Amino acid sequence: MKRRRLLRSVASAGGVALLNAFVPAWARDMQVLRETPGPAIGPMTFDLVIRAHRLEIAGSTGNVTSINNTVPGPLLEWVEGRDVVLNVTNEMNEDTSLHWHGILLPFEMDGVPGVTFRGIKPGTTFQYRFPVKQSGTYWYHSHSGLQEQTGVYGPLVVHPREPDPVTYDRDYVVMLSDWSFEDPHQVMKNLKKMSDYYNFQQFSLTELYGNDEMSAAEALKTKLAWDRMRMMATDILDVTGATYTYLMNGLHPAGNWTGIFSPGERIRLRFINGSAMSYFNVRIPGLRMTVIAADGQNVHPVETDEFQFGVAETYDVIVEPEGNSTYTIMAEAMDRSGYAAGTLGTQRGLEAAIPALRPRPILTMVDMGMDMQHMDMGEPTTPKDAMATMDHAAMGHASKTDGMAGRDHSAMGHAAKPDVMQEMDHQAMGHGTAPDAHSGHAMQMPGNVGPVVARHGPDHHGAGNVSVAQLQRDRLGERGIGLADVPHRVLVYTDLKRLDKDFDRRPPTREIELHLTGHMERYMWSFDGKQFHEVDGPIEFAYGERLRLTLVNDTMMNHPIHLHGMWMELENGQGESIPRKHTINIMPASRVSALINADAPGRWAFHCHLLYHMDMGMFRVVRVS
Ligand SMILES: [Cu+2]
Repeated sequence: MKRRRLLRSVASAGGVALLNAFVPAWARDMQVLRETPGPAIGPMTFDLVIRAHRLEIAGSTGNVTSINNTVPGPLLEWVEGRDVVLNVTNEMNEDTSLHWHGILLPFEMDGVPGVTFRGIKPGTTFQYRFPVKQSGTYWYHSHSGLQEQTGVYGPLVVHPREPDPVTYDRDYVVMLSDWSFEDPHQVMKNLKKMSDYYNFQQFSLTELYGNDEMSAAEALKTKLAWDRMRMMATDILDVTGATYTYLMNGLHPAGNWTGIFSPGERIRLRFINGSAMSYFNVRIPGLRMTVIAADGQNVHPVETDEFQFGVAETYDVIVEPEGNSTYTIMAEAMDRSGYAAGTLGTQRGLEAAIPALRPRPILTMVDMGMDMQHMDMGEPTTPKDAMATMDHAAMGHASKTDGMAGRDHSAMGHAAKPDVMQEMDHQAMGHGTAPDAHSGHAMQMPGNVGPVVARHGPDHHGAGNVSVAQLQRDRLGERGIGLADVPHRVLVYTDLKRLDKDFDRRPPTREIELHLTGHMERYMWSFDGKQFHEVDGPIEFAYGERLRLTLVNDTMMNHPIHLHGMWMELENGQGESIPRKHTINIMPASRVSALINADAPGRWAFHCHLLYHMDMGMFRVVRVS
C-alpha cells in the first residue's frame, strides 16, 4: 500500500491540523443511522449554533465558521412526514442564515436573507419549523455573503416513510468541499482584478502543436479566437487547487476519511457536492457504482464507473466491494488541479493507491459555441468567410462594449495584419473546399457532441455579456468536460430516469427563456446580461401553472443552476420518467429546458450555485403568486 502523498498546495501540515480540529469523531464516521420506526411524538428538534473562529496553528491562520463547532456541520437526519424544528443561534458579529438545499417548504422557512426572511442577527436565535414532505440526500448551507466558503454547510439525510426501493447494509455520507486559507473576500478581489488569477495553467501554442489531431494553424487560429474572447482554453474553474484544499467529509486526503465495511456488504454512498466553486469527477477504481438517486430523488438504477457533478448536486450510489479489498474514493477537481480522497476498507488505517491526476482538459470550439457550420457542411468557403464566421461568433458584440477596445487591440495585434490572417486561413481552412471537409476540425468536436438545436438571436444582452455562444447544443447526453475520452462508463444526464410514476402530464402553458451571461474579464455574472442589482423585479410564475424554463448558456463555463422551493423536471428525453432536480448543470453553449409546477407560493431564490458567480449577480428572485 502506498502512502498518500500530500497535495502541493498552500495547505501546510499545520493547516491540515487546523481543519482537523473542526472534524469531530462523528464526522470522521459520517455513517447514517438506521431510522427506528416508532410513534412520532412531537417534532424532531435540532439546536444549531454558528460561530466564527480564528485559529493559528503551526504558522497557518484561517477564519473558520462552524456549526456546533464542526466543519462540515452536523449530519442532520430527518424523517419524512414529521415536522422538524431547527433553532439556529448566531454567535457571530455579523448576520447569518441557513438554507435547506433542495427541501420543499413554506418560503418563510427557506433561509435566504432579503428574499424569504431578514436573516439571523448577531446574538439571536431564529426558529425554523416545517413539515418534511420528501426523502433523500440533501444538504444545508449559509446563504449570507460568502460564509459558506468558510465552513457553514453540512449534510442532510431524510429517511423515507415508505420502505426504500434499494436495499443496502451500510450507509455513508460523502460530502465534498473546497477550503481556502485565503479570506473569501480576498479571493473575490483577486478574481475581479484578474479573472484568471488562479489559473496558472496557461494555454500555449506549443502545447497544441504536440497534438497530432490539431495542425499548427488550427492551434493558432483557436488561440487567437480565445484571446479575442478573453477566455482561456484552460478556464475550467475560476478558483483552483492553487488556493483550494479539497475535503472529503471535512478531511484532507492525508486525513483519509474511511468508510468501513465487512466483506460481502452492499454500501450506499451519498455523494454531496458541498463546495463553493468546485466540480468533481468521482470514481472508485476497481468498483462499479450503481447510481440510485440524483438530487435526493430515486432514479432507475444505472451503472457507471465515474460521474462528474456540479456544485450543490447530489448522487447516491450503491457499491459492492469484494472480499477484503481496499478502495480509494477519488474525487478529482474538474480542472485536475487537486483532489479529495478517502478509503473504503475493512478497517481503519488501510489505504489503496491514489490514481494520478489526469491531464487537464482544454475547452473546445463546441464549448465556445463557435459557428463552424458551413465548414461542417463542406460548402464552398473562402478563408475570409471562415474568419468572418469565427469573428462573429467569437467577438459578437464585444467590439461595441465598454472600454475593452485597448485589450482587443493588443489581443489581436498581429491578427490585424491581413497577410498573416490570409496565410493562417489558408493553412487552416484550405481543406474547406475539398470533399473531406470535416476531417480538419474533427478534433474540435470530441466524441458524441450533442446536436445544434438553436442559434443565438440578435439580442446579445448588452455590456454585461461578452462572447455570446452562437450555437446552442443539446449536450445532456454528453460527458462532462474532460471525460469524453476516458476508457470507461461515465454518467450523463440522459441516463437519469425517475423511479416513481408521479409525472404530471399537463403540458406547459408558458415558456420562459433565460440566458446565462457573463463578462469574464470584469468577473460580472448575470442572467440576460443583467446583474441582480440591475433587475427591476422578480421573475413571475403564476401559482398553479406548469411552465417550461429554458436555460441557454451563452458563456464558456459550466453553471450549476439552482431553483429554491420547487423541482425542475429536466427534459432529458425520458418522456414520463424525466428526473426531478434542484440543481441543473448547464454546459457551455448549451440549451436546456425543465418543466416546473409553480405550486409553492412566495418568493424564491434562483441562482448559479458557484458562490462567487451568485455573489457577482447571477441571481434572480422568482415570485409565485
Ligand atoms: Cu455561474
